[in-house]
Amino acid sequence: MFNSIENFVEEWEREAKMTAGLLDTLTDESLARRIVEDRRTLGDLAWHLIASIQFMNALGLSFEGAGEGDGTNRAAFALAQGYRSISDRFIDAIQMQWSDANLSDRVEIAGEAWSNGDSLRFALMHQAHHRGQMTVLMRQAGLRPPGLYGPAYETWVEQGMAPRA
Ligand code: NI
Repeated sequence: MFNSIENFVEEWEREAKMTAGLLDTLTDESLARRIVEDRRTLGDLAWHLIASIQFMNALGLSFEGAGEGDGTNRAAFALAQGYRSISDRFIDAIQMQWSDANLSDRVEIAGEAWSNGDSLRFALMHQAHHRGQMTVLMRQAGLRPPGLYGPAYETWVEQGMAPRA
């Protein structure tokens, strides 16, 4: 769990940059891509990342949400823009409305009392989890996702290195 807002914000900003970069790579045509029938599309997953930040209001933070709807009619650029903007509002709210002491406060989430510091850790891991799903769908849609925790396949090739199998 996080004990320091400063530490969380530093990590969130690093991760949010990766997420925004990933969303920048989406095209409008790619948003309908799904792995199997009835599962979430790339567009659904992009919207889910935005809505998940909005859910942090449940921890007692107050910031403007991402608007109505489920994001299915949004263009790729609007998803990337919507993500950046709600991420900034979320971080502003944490910095202005919470002190480190609030990270030990407990809020009931799905029937369990979670400390806010744990919820913030979960938010980061949850975001990375869905980013991973998105990179697979993006590959299937013919897109080149940016390198996240390491170079993308093409980057290895472009740099004259043997890509890892
Ligand atoms: Ni999720």
